[in-house]
Amino acid sequence: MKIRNYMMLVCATVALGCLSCANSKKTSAAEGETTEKAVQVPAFNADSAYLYVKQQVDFGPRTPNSRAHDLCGDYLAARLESFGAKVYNQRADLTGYDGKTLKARNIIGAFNPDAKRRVLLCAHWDTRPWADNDPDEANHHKPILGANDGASGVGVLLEVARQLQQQAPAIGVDIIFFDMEDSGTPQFASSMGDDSHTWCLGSQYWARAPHVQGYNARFGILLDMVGGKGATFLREGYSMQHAPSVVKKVWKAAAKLGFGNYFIDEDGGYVNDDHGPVNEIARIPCIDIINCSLTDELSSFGNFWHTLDDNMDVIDRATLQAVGQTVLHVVYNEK
Ligand code: AHN
Ligand code: ZN
Repeated sequence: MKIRNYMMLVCATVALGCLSCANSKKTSAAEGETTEKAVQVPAFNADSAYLYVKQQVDFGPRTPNSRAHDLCGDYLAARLESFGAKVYNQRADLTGYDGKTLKARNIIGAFNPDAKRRVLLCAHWDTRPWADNDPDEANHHKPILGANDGASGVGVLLEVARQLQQQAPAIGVDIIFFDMEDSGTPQFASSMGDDSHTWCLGSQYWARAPHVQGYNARFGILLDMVGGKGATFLREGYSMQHAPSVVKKVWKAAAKLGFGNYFIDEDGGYVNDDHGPVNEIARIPCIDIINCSLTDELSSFGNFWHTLDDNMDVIDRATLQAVGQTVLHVVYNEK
C-alpha cells in the first residue's frame, strides 16, 4: 500500500472518530452534579476492515500446511502486535479427517491482559482446502480463497483491534483467530457417521488448553461470514441455547444503531462452528454472528459458500460496517 493512501485512511478515521463522540457526552456540570457519562464508542472504519480482508486474500488460500497459511499467520500476529496486543501463537499438530497431520496455529491478541473483566472476540482464519460446494464438480478438490468464509471475520476484528489501541474500553479484550475450522470432512469423502468433530479443530484445541491457564471471559462473540452483500444474521440455535442474553444484547445494539436489516429478530438454524467448543468445553457463553439466509438456493450460507466464487467480489463494506460497529458498541458498553 502506498503511504499516502494509508495517511488518507488515518485522517478519515480521526475525523470520523471525532464526529462520533461529539454528541455522546452527557454531564450536567452546570447543576453541580454529575450524571453518568455516556460511553464514547469509536467509529468503525469499513475501508480499513476491507483492506484487512483483502490483505489476507492476497496471500491466496490459507489452507493447512501451505506457505500462504504460514505467511498469513505471520501477518495476523504482526498486525495484532502493532495494535498493542500481547500476542500468543498457540501451535499444535492436529489430525485431519483423513488422519493427516495439520500444523495448526491459533493466534491470540490480549488487550489489557491484567484486567479481570474480559470479553472474547473470535473468528477462524484458515480457509477450506476444497471447494466441495462448487456447482462445477471439477473444482471440488481446489482450495477456496475464503474472502467471506474466513477473512471477513478476521478483517472486522483487526479493525476492532486498531480501535482498541486508539481508545481503551473499560474491560480487557481477547481476540482469537482460530485455525483449522474449515477442514471438516469434504462432501466427496465417504463418511462414516458423525463428522462434526472434524470441524473446528483449532477451537477444540484452545478450549481444552487455553493460552492462559484458568482463562475466563464474561462472554464471547464469534464472527463467521460477516462480509457478504445483503447478509442476514439470524439468532443461531446454539447461541440461543448457551448465551441468550448475549444474543439479546448484540441484536439490541444493532437495532439501536440502525442495522436491524442485517440483524434479524428471527431464529435461524443450529450451526456447528467455533463457538461450540467455547461453550461446551471452555464453558464460556459464546454466540455466533453468522450469515444465514433463508432464501439462497445453493446454501443457506450464501450461493458462493465453499465455492471458488468466495472472493473479494462478494465483500461489501456496508456489511463489515454493520457488524464492526455493533461489536464496538457492545465492547465499549461493558463496564
Ligand atoms: C458446517 O457446515 C459443518 N459448518 C458451518 C460452519 C462453517 C463452515 N463456517 C465456515 N465454514
Ligand atoms: Zn467454511
